[in-house]
Amino acid sequence: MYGGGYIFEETKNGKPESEDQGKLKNFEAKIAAGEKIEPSDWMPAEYRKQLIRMIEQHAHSEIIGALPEGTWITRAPGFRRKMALMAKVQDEVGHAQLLYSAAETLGKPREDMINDLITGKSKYSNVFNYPAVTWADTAVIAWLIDAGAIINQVANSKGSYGPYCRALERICIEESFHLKYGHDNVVFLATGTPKQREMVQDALNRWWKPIMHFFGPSDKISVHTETLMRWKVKMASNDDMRQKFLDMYVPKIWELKLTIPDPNLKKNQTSGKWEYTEPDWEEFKRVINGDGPCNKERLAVRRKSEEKGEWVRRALMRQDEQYVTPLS
Ligand code: BYC
Repeated sequence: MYGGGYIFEETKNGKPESEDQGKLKNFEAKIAAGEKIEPSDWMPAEYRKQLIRMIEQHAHSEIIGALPEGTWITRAPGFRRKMALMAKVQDEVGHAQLLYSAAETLGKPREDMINDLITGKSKYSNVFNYPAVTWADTAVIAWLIDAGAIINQVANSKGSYGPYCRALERICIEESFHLKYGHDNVVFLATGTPKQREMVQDALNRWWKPIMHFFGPSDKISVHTETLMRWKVKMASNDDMRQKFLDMYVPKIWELKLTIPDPNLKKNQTSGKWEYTEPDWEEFKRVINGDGPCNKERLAVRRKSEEKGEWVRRALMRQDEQYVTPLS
């Protein structure tokens, strides 16, 4: 594979030049030895490009991911739940900041990343293009989507790029609180009145498909897994992560006597693997490419907040003295 497109690195004037095979060998030896690659280390251009793509998408997912639950802050049932949800949403935005910083170490300015998000050039997680219809949706998101995220992030925090791994470690600690908060909310509803049980079952029915998509396309059709796993950016394949999620969470869902909307879901006792209805990858592609139920709404919110926050950024950057004079 290295004989192909990966042996070139872009120089400052954008022209590719042959990468030093010795550097490539050292780089791969470091990764094989489990050492971290740091921003000032030499790295192949393709490694840099893949990391920027993945970390940037992850950062966008956190910041857009704050929106479906964020819309419930004003309607949360009770003051304690409202405070907890506000803290969670703030955490998610904080995760985006950590991840944008990690991606910046690879050379892409934050302004460019935000611009690529609001113009629809960059992707973010499929799940956040679906609406949180009731309070129970926020419970399912906080429990099961955070659970899926933790499975992915705990694995990848053992990966090769130092700044991403350190950001993931910190994020996972906070996500573990989110998961407990989400589980508490789901248990409360599932053991509550018939109406509350119905609400949480409906929410689970709505979210199951996006959650199955969340781990990415099946290994048969995944585009980047092979490269990313070879360079220890991804530490498990999409299907393996999905299997781990099913292993850990299907029993917990069934324990609450909730139904999973997939008649084919069962564990094959011989292979030890979960069998399930193959997710609709055409729908997945549509949603991640801009045609989901809430894509337009989500990006419109980000665009508006970008416009409204412009004066703050200008003031902080001290580019316009009229904003900073009173504080100086
Ligand atoms: N959604 O070759 P593949 C959170 C794209 S937020 C959208 O398998 P890869 C939270 C993929 O980008 C945490 N797009 O890709 C926040 C690629 O497209 P491009 C979110 C997806 O990278 C708030 C194409 O499909 N977690 O926890 O090897 C509230 C082919 O896929 C998705 C992360 O972002 C998707 N689900 O593997 C609550 C984790 N899946 O770029 C909770 C970081 C695939 O070629 N990301 N695509 O145009 C990853 O671990 C990996 O990127 C993935 C995909 C496993 C997601």
